[in-house]
Amino acid sequence: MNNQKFGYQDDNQKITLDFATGKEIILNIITPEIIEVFEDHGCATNSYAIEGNKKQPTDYTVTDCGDHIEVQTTALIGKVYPDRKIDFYDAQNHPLVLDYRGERQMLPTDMDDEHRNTVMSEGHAVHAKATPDNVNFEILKSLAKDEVFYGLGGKTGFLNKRGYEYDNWNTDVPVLHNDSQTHLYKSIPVVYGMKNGYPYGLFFDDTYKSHFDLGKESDNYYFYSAVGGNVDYYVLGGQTLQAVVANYTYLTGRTPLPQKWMLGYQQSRWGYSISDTRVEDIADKFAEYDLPLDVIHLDIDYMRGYRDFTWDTTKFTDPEAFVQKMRERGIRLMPILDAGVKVDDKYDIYKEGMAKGYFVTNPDGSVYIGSVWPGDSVFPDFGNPDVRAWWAKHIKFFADMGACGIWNDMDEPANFRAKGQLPDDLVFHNGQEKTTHAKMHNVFGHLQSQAAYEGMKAATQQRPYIISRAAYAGTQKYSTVWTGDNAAVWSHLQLAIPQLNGLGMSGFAFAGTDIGGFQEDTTPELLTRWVEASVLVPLMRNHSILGSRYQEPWSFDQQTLDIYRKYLNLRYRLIPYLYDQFHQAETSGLPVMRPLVLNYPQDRETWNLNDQYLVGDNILVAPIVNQGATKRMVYLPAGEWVDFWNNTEYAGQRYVMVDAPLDTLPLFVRKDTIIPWGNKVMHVSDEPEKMMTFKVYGNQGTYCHYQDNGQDFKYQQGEFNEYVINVANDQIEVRLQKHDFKPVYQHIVVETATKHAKFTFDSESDQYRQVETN
Ligand code: MIG
Repeated sequence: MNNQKFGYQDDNQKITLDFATGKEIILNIITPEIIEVFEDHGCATNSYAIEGNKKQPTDYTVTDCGDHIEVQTTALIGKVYPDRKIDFYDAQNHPLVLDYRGERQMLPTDMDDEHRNTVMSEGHAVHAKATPDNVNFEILKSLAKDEVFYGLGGKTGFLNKRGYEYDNWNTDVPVLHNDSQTHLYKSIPVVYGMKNGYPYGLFFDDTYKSHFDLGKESDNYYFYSAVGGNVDYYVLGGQTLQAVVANYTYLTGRTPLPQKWMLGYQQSRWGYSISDTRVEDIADKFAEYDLPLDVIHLDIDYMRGYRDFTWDTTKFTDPEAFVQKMRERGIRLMPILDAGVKVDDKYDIYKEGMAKGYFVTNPDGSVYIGSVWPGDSVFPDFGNPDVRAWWAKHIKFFADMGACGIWNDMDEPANFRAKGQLPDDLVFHNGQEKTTHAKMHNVFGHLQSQAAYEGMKAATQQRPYIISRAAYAGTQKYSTVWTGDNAAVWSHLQLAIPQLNGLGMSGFAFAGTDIGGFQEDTTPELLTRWVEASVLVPLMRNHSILGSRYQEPWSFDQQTLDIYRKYLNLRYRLIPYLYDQFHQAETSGLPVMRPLVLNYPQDRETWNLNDQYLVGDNILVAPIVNQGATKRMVYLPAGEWVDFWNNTEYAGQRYVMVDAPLDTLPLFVRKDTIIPWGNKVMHVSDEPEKMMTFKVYGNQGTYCHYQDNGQDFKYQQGEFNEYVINVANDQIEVRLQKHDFKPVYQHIVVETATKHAKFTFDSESDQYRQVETN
């Protein structure tokens, strides 16, 4: 080694590298497939994404190879050079993440300050460029010719993020979400790549504003930069893309199993909650039109003057009794809760928060006053654990009322002053320390969701239902998300699929879009195609803005209503399948709804497939996302596939052209798959189902079905059942493999193409007996 100072210390999976110039770099071996790269920039090191110690005892070696130091586990090799460059390879020495040996070449521009002002004065957006001068650090990695990128949470654009740039800064974006918007409501700084076909992930755990350029500026490198924080990123390895995603969710946490009814259909509109009679009218219409429904959402109008934790009794005579009455009809109510607290000396939440110093302050110590729905508003300092505990305690108000969950909005946080943001220098807490808004901004919604989750859990002992608009990496542990204020335009139905697939790859197994579009006036055709496209989207909610054309299922003609009903019924039939998928997701760490590339990364046809998704491994959905289309091309990956509607069989690894008249969603089941088929119901019941059907697509198959009480945490103590359905050589077998949740199905029916076999539970043998076949 020609540089004396280049060396390392090895301390129990923490390898500290010293260089002749610059700071030390630390490689932390978390598991054989996860290595953290850390360079101290004097900032706090606590993580909001990763909770608890994820380090596993791991075998590794550190070798001084002369010109570089090599750190090796069974899955990853890191090579560190005296010039501070680091390269990561998989165990077979395939390059995964290599530092770029060159300088950035900024895109040329013909814009000087004078022209900038001219262009802006006409109203054109002029994006500030990420330059080395306005960030704290940049990390450049080399880019291979065919490298593709996925993940990043719910950004705009297409599935493969190569060639685009993105920012991580949670923002309320009330205008049309286009490919040109570099950031929306969430910041999930994880990116997955495939270099020459070999998968990896990079998770940058930094809450400050950061930037990704994924091959827009250059074909030779991609880069990440941030305006603050430490250099702190995780290299995620794994044999397959699925293994890499599972490693990411191992680190940041997995989407917990929801209550079963959360998978039911949900209806919302800004405006329903102006009165109990209006809400009841919606419930009546669902009953009248024979449409299943589980939840009605209450937007901001139920509150008293937009004050959090209040319920206006001039609009809802007796809110608690009303919630109860709706509950008896099988419908739950989900109130919204905003981040900003109204400034009002007569309002207990404000008074209490002020007395305890719980709101965010200006640098001079005075409480910062912004403006949101209630007018002058203050913002809880959620970085302070005492503030979260206080918020969680007040959540009990909704729990006691019987509300089914909390819908967090405006938690970027949004502000009507200061260009929609809070000023960067506002004082927040990061635990016990003081810090700034610049650091805490991207975790504001995360921490508000965590507080809501903990409050609901403490008050109800059930699996909390929290929905949030803003999120950071790891928020999936506490909250479901929706993609914010989309619009009733076809491009947003198109966007929904890559956006939800991106969220799924980024840990958020439970997510959805506003069906029909939130802003603007929907059309019957758009609404129809949107509900079809959402039939297996985990969060299925129709939501719209005040003043837009009504978009309830009955708002148009008979045909629209009938098709809508058809897909709601299909949804309820498939809830047991979805619930099984969620159960699996909690252990596998893989999403329920997923892009084809996650299952078929070797198949290049899947790399840029924007308009199809898989649900688990065996159902493929190929919605119509273009106005007027009644046919479409569908890519079926390797294997054989069965058309859900007519049992036509197709060989995969090819495109097929399928008919899709307005009432038909192209839907395929992998051949030789068994799918649970729930009963026809109007709401998900709290009572255990007494009977279940299983449908066999193809000639054989085996399936493991999960059952628990659908509500609380007892399943974590093993209180659940597992049924194994096995069909082979014309033999049909039903086996209760695990029986630790008391109620079981009294009857089970297995339907094959030719047979209909009925089984009955025999309590003596604790097994099923086949009673008839026809
Ligand atoms: O746009 O509370 O994204 O779902 O209906 C204003 C009113 C604030 C934004 C949410 C939207 C909600 C609306 N809110």
